[in-house]
Amino acid sequence: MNIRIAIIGAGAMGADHARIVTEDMPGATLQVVCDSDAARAKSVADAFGAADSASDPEAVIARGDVDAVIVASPDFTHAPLSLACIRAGKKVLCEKPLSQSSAECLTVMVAEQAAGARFVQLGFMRRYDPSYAEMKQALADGSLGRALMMHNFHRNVETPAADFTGAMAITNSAPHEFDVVRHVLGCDYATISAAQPRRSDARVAPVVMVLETTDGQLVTIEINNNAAYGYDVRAELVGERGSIAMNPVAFTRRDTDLISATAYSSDWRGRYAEAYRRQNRAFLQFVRTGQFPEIGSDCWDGYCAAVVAEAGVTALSAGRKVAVDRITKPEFYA
Ligand code: ISE
Repeated sequence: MNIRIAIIGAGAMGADHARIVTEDMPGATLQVVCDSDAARAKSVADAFGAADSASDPEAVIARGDVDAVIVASPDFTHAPLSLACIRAGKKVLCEKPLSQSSAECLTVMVAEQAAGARFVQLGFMRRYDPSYAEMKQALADGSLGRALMMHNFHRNVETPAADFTGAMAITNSAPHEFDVVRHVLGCDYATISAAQPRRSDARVAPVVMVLETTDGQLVTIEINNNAAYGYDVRAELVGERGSIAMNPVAFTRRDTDLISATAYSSDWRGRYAEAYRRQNRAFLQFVRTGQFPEIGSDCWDGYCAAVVAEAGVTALSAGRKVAVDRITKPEFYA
């Protein structure tokens, strides 16, 4: 049976999900594209052959011809629309973050547990990127010894959206690292420190964070939303007996005029095309079988990202190390 998918949000991410549904998800049909801007919804729907376009997300979620939902609308809508999907009994792939508020993440967790089944897969797609998978495997096979540190750089050409605020380097961009480092190391965070170069006068200045994990490791994360030169994400996992580092990802290298050069993607859609493809296919299986994807991220992961982001914002403004406090993990999410 074909799975009829609605996409809510027709911006850059929603349009890319529409492309993935039509090009890379055999057995899925792009049924509806929804956006508060009806013209933008229709433009994306027409571009990717959706059966319909709409502008009321709650009505779309309730439609009888929609089997599953992908939420790619602005951050503040993620939790309310995930709750609407749970109420409608429909699986949802919700773009990260689940919410920038840990309290709001808890409301979605409570609703999902009350519903008695998993409905929400969160869009921390880095888990599906082959480089992090190889890092996790290197830890598992023992070749590195125990993990001591993990260093991360996450650089955009420029802030991804006009409404991006300084704190969103921590609450919107950094959740990718907060989540994938937890996934690779199999731990959580105990404390976080954060600082910015005072010299930067960018609207969203770079931020450097140092986190201590619950297993005594150190994690460093640099977020630079205005790196200018390219979309550049790096990571290196350092163990007691060795390290494993992410290579630059490019299919070709050009050697001309005494220069050897590879190109950067302009944003995440190129660099992580394979990760999104794998994530979205895992979501389709989730919809079909009800079995939550083995490496998928869930509401608990969304909550964990939100609590460390909130602590990071506090650490940045207070100029001191801040403890990362979490509730006890519900058995439901074990
Ligand atoms: C942005 O916040 C995202 O969520 C994208 O997935 C990420 O790749 C980008 O670098 C972030 O700024």
